[in-house]
Amino acid sequence: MAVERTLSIIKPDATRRNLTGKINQKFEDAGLRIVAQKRIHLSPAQAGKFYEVHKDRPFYGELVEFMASEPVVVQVLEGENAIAKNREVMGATNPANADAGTIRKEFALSVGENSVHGSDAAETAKEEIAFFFSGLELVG
Ligand code: YYY
Ligand code: MG
Repeated sequence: MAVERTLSIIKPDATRRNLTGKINQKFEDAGLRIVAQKRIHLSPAQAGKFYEVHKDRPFYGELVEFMASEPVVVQVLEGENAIAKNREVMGATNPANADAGTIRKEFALSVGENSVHGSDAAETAKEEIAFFFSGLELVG
């Protein structure tokens, strides 16, 4: 296993309910280190670009509207096997299918308002980190 970095987003349903600290605790308890973090409010155009891979899916419009509705916290998590480990800590996309103890099981409101985003592979992690952060902002 190698030390990896992955892009995480604490979504508007979670920032609105003041869950940033509780979610970060889950990452840190799993051995993931927060090496960059900032609170931003995405425009619809920025949210649409970030989720462009889903542009032909039926939920795309709602997803973009939701992600631009209120502030998010974007962050880079670092650790051994960080991409897969973060996906484990997040839980399944639909909270109804998420394992006990995962972020989505504990906090998500629905499949759409599911509290967190996490990169799904090495290549997307690299692209997603570069979408939000410059090299100077990554403080290992
Ligand atoms: O990577 P992950 O967030 O677990 O799921 P994706 O399949 O990449 O979908 C991205 C995002 O889209 C998901 O977190 C919520 C939303 N979404 C939805 O609203 N309805 C679906 N049936 C599938 C995904
Ligand atoms: Mg995804």
